[in-house]
Amino acid sequence: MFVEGFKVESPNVEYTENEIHSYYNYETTELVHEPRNGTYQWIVKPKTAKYEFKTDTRVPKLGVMLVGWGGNNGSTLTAAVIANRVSISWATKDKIQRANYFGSLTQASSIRIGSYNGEEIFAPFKSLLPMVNPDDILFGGWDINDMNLADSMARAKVLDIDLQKQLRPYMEHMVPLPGIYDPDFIAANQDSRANHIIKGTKKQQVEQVIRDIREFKETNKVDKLVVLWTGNTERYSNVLVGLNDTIDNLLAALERNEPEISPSTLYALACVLENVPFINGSPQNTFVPGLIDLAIKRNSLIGGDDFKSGQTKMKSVLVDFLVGAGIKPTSIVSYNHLGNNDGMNLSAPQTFRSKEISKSNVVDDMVASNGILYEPGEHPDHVVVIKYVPYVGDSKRAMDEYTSEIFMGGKNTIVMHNTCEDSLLAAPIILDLVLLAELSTRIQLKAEGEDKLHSFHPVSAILSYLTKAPLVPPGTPVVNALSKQRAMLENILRACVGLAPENNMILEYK
Ligand code: NAI
Ligand code: DG6
Repeated sequence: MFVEGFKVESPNVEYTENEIHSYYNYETTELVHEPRNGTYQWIVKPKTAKYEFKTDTRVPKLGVMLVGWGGNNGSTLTAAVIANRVSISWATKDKIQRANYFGSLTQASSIRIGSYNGEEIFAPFKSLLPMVNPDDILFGGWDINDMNLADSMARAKVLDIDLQKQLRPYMEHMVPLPGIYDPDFIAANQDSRANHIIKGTKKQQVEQVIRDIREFKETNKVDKLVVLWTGNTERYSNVLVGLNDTIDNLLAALERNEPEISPSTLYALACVLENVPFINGSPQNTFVPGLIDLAIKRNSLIGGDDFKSGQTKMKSVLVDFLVGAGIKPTSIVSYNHLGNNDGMNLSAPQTFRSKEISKSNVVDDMVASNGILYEPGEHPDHVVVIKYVPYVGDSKRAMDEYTSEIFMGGKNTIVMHNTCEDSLLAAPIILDLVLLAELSTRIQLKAEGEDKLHSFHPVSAILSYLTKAPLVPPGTPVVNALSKQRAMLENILRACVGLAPENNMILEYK
């Protein structure tokens, strides 16, 4: 059964006018590796840590500025939110279609809250804590191309034409702000698109982005802002001692107008200096060490990298299933071809390399979790191929072959073929990223022994479910397995309202 909402009544949860306080027992373990009976042994000690969570329940008026607003993702997301806001329906060859938020974890998925009279009861994921309604988001942003959003939507060729016609009047007046362009960081084939550029030195460009942010906030009277990069994939920037390895070196490099500071790093720097959350939806190393340190120092949220939308999402489910079932994947080969501007940009070796890196590291944690299947250091062969095929446009074709060793020397090969509009996968993920980033800034926590409540670590690991290469605080394990990422996020939000983690034990019926 599905219910629209619920309220937790517990002696450990207090609701005030603007806050939810939850006092929470975190059941965990402490590991010790020590000598026992003449040998070293791992000892696992169950441990209960007491936590306190405080959530500000006041939902702000949220602004979202997209870097690459006029791209396929940016225009598709903007169009979809407007379509939902004004309840547009349109004719397809199959039926009358209504706007929806399918594909969004926060808007279209559910959680189990318990069972009642022998039936499992589910509620919307978004009913866990008060979240911004995506219909209310105000969009803006930058693009190195000056096309208005209605024309960008047409250029993207993603949405049905009847829908586009209805949306056009809402989007014609939306024009991105000029963007920071550096041809050294994206493919040369993007040159003809770059007609809308912030001029000046890198420092002046950062200053302009800061002015843009302030003006957007002021004009739109938003309480909070999140900035998200959905611009072209850049090449990796070199991480060098004296250039970007520390805060001081990065800021000094900015003063010197060092060519090796990428545009994405400049936007991110502007956001960190303004204490505006910044999320990177592409694979490049925007977050160089000096920038990460600055974000930590200023307690300014950063998250990334690279939306986990299709092929990689399947991979982080399938390999988790195989390894979890005691089956040994030995070769994973992923091809895809697409014909949108992203595909064209990725046809250059340097930008492809960024994508290859983020797509390739996604099974590491699952492989490392099973020492019965894999020797230390052993890894499946893993190859990633991307080709640009203009005819298919945004409709990406992804083909994967997984070969595994099974029982008694047998081999098992699974082949998958997926066809889907890339931007229709990415747009709801962008929505979740900004909604969850905003929500996470309203949550504070405190472990027993800490003297005061504090926000989550500014390197936002709770966004991991949505990214291919999760950015985590230094020294934190990286989790790629999709079910674990979802459980982490859901269970943290449950903790905020005093609910135990979903353990699926259903002991009541055993
Ligand atoms: P797109 O090429 O249609 O859009 C990118 C936009 O960014 C373009 O309009 C371009 O003019 C603009 N741009 C480039 N550099 C800029 C800069 N420095 N400042 C401001 N604007 C800039 O690409 P699409 O399909 O929207 O994808 C965007 C990014 O998202 C790509 O990096 C892609 O790899 C990444 N991504 C997409 C996924 C998907 O499923 N669609 C999944 C994972 C990542
Ligand atoms: C070609 O791979 C284009 C890319 O931008 C992908 O569409 C994007 O990285 C999505 O990747 P995945 O593996 O999550 O489907």
